[in-house]
Amino acid sequence: MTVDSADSTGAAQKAQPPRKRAAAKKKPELVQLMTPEGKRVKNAAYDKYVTDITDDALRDLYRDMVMARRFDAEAVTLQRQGELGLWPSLLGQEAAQVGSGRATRDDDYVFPTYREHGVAWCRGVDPTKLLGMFRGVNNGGWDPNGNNFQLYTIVIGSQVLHATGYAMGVAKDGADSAVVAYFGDGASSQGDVAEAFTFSAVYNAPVVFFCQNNQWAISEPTEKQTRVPLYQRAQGFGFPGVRVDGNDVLAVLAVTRWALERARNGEGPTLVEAFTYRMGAHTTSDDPTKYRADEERAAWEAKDPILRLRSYLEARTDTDEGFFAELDAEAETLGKRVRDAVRAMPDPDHMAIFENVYADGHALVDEERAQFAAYQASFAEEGA
Ligand SMILES: Cc1ncc(C[n+]2csc(CCOP(=O)(O)OP(=O)(O)O)c2C)c(N)n1
Ligand SMILES: [Mg+2]
Repeated sequence: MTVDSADSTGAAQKAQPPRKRAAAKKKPELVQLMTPEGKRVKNAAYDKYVTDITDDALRDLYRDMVMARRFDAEAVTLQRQGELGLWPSLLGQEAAQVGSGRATRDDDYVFPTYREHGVAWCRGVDPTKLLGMFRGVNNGGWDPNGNNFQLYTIVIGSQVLHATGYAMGVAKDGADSAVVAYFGDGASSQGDVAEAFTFSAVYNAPVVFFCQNNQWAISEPTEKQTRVPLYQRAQGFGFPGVRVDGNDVLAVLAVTRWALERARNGEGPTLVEAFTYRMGAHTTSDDPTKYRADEERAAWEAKDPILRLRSYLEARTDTDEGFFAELDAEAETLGKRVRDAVRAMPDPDHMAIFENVYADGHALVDEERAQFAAYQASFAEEGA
């Protein structure tokens, strides 16, 4: 054994503390087509995926992001006013969602978490329908097959398996459509996600795993989920992984188009890690000031996805003030439409909670239904 090879043995590496070993590694790559200041940067690998994006198309992407943010802000306010029980805000993640959502085709199928309001917008789901479950008046609110956009999933990571199974079916059908599975940095620790990676790789399933790394899983930072940048995990499963600037809508569009193209060409799954930030609270029940520093949020505010594209539009296109003013007015109209729609949602019949638990009924549910009916009837007797 030569001295050189002895130096490169695992034993020599193990002597280093883990932190030092990680620091010695190459800085993670980040695909970016537009800097936080709104300057377009060339990218030899991904520019070709956005050659059709004219100034008009950029304005459309900007509009999508503004509308998604306005809708989200209205939902937060409605929760504060007691009209919704809970709301998970997408604030800060507009570019990750709009860039990826606009990369999909109508015949693709999308499996969201509970925060994908911007993706829902791009898929054409009526935004008012997203609010019913959070008001407690239904268990979903839209027909998943209407826009090929599954119902929101709260059980962390489970939809990634559903997406993989669906994608395996797409492959068996010989269709050239693809599937996108959304999930978060925290979800990447779930067994379901690891299983989905394994199955999709082995079956060469046409699925794009779109991980929005918003740096937090409620109060847990990403460094408590992983020792390596999340996109690098894909390599161990046998498919490519890419980290994209999740606050750069153009880069997200390009990278997702590339990943979808791979899926359609029979090249199997891809992991896209959109590096972004949850600027708001985890949900309206959370108070992030308890676990993260204000400076962190401030640093990410400088990378705001909407301001970035606005800077570009103002400096490098003929977009005039009228465009922004009209868009603001349109966003206000959406806010009002959402507010009115939520207030007009009828409360469900209380007994409806027992429906659809089992397809053919169940003795225990029947018992609970009877108990609840008797409880309700007791109020009527008191009043009489
Ligand atoms: C299986 C499961 N475990 C725990 C929870 C509670 N929970 C809700 S959201 C969340 C954090 C998810 O973080 P991440 O995947 O990063 O998504 P983000 O909320 O940041 O978008 C947890 C642990 C859950 N809903 N499901
Ligand atoms: Mg997260």
